[in-house]
Amino acid sequence: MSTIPRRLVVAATALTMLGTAAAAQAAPAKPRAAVPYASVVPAPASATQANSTFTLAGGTRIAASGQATPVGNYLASVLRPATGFALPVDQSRVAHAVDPIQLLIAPNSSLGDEGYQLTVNSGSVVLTANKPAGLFEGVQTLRQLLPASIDAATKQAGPWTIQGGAISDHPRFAYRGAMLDVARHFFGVDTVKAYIDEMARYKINTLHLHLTDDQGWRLMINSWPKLATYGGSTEVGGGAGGYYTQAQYKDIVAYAASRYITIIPEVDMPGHTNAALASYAELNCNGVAPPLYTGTDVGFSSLCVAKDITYKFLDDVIGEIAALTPGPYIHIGGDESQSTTDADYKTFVGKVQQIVANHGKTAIGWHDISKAALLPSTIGQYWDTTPTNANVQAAAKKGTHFILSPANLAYLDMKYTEQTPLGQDWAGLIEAKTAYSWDPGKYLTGVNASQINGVEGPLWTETIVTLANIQYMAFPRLAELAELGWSQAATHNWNTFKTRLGAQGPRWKVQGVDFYASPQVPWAK
Ligand code: TNX
Repeated sequence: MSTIPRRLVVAATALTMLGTAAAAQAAPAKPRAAVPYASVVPAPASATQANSTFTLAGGTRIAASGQATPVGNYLASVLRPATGFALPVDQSRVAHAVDPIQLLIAPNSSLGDEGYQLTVNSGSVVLTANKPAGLFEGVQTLRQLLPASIDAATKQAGPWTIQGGAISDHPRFAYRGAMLDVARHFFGVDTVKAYIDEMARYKINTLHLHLTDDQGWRLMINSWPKLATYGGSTEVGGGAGGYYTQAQYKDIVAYAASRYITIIPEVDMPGHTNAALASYAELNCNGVAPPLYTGTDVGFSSLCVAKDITYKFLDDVIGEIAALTPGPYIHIGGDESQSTTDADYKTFVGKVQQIVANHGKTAIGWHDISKAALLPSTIGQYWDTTPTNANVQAAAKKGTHFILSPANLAYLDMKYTEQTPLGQDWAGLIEAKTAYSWDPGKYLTGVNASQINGVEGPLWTETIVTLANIQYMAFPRLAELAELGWSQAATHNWNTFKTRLGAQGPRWKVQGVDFYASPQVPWAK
């Protein structure tokens, strides 16, 4: 919990065009009010607005040396298109004191790995953090303090004014994730990168890729190549499917890392494995490969728990994926294994956790795995629709940690209303208000808040085909979940939140993000 008192002081300050050179030179643009600190999503732990303003100018330099340099370069790259300014990144100085924008790494134990402090006055914007990840999260706040037109791809009219003040911020939960199912429908590298850029704006720090399922295997495994070339050759509805080469997967991992996002690869097993079983007959208990599958049923496939080759296969697959993945986790799925007996399931989960550990990684599994004996480090991901589950409570008593994705609150593939053209409704309808109306720290019966690592919004893609489809289901709900994951519980208040959320609408429009304009939200014009 926060030790920083929440002081959100919102002064109703009109824009004062303070006498910076840029403001003086700017064409007589009609004055617009600077963005209030109270409109930032997720809400900062503490924000105090002052009466001054800072205005970006053509020659504004960004000081960012050493570890801060990549974040400085990133900041410049996101501000250049709309401003048309050069925004040179100054890596040369130690003190940086003369540069108007300063990104500084400085020890401050209250900020943790991702916290930051932002101080804006008429002459400077100073961002400090313990770690580059904190600077990156601070940059996302800074972007939201500029007018929505800052996100345009081409040069726009200024002035680029930021309200003065001070923000001190850090996350409530360390794990704030999104999941994309690239198995039911395949999405290319560019689509994944676009989604990464959108989630980074809301301080999401994990992207879980659901790489395998009955309908497709989406990553080349050199030791078992038919998984991708044959098992990846179709998708729901019978389209061409596809897979990532190992170079493409590495490219996604590196791109995510440049946004301080960790990739978590999932190989779903022992169920949800038809694509693998179709690719290699020897993985089937009866030695016969089933046909590829392009429907949307679940629960009909299982790896053969009794065969030795199953574990040789998993050791090869997990070994290759572990070598490609710098993050600490590999997700082993484990959901809906209705074609695996209970005894086999427990045996299987025991063995696969050990294989993951042998390759130096920590296993995450859907909470179904909590009926098996878990290694102390294994993490469960809760997806059920009620908060009480005996196996989960028993595992929690032994120390298991959980990530929360209750399907009726956090699933991004659930329809908003009965009229939503995409998605499913088996877990319920999730309108904007519903998505915000729960507290992850108090949700799971019998599990301490200290055992909740955070939240994740899964987007299953049986009905999702394009980037626009992804965006429409993710926004606004992923931004809402991001706030539940980042912001202190004391900030949770739908009535104030919905106005802040409404302020994101014009930003998504400028970014070309197709979002659901929920009638529950007062969208800013
Ligand atoms: C359940 S919840 C699944 C997925 C489906 C999803 C559709 C869970 C861990 N598994 O296989 O895609 O429902 O909403």
